Amino acid sequence: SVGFKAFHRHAEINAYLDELAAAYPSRVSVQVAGKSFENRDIKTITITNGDGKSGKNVVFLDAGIHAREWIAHAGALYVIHQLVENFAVNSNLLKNYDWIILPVVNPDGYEYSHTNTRMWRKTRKPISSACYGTDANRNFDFHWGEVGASSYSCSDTFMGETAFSEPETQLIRDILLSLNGRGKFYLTLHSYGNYLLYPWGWTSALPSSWRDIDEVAQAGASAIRSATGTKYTVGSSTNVLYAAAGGSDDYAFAVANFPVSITMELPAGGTGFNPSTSQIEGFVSETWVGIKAMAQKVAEKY
Ligand code: 0X9
Ligand code: ZN
Repeated sequence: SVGFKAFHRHAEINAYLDELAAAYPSRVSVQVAGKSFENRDIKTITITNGDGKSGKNVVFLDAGIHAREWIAHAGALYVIHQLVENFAVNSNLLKNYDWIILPVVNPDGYEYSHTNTRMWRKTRKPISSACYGTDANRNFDFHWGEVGASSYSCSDTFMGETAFSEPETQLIRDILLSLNGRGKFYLTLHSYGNYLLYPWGWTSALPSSWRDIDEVAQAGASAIRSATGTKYTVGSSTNVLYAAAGGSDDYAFAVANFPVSITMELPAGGTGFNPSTSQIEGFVSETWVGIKAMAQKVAEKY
């Protein structure tokens, strides 16, 4: 098993997924969704209630689009732990929905943030001799590069040479599109700042269905507020944070037709991207309270 008293490396996380698939074969399967630029296996775990019904709606959750946001990866692991190892308590969440979780979107960057540069954000594919990496959350092909993204390869928000230039973003795209409308809730974990953000990220206008997404996000924020007192800000990315096009959330919503698409920015704990290890468990269990409430609301509505 995996604990929540340390940040785990990519290899440990992949081993944990395989361990769960071996221990719970009727409810859990692990897929190698693809390879990172540096050839690491990027795995997804599919979690069901084992009733054998296919074609259910899907919650798709990813984490670690940005390398340095370590609490996000931990948050995804906690969700996996709850749905699989605490199934008896959480089985209602798997009644009409399957969950597909991709806990480390950007393993090359994640490992680099452990071994070299703690504040690394991007992927690791070299662009020029001096500069490496693309901001995966500027690389999706929806209003790509229009705002809040840089065409300078050394920038931390480099949009990539083309949309979907990175194997890591191609792989998310392929999964989202393959769900063919079964995907109802796209949730992507980032840090930090305590935000529940929804489309649009590329314009201050709101999508016509914004009230539906807002209702889901508000359910998450109030559940967390009641549980721990922690406050989350809810709103559209552009209106409550900043405009930035090419994000995975806008793509999931607009192109892959997820009716609910949310970016969750976990807490900082006063230490930004680097919470102390003693803060991990509190943060991720609180995050889970919000995710449960949002998933329940989605299941009521869709
Ligand atoms: O800038 C980002 O990619 C996200 N914030 S972070 O500090 N984790 O880097 C916010 C993304 C919100 N969504 C869009 N702008 N589409
Ligand atoms: Zn981020």
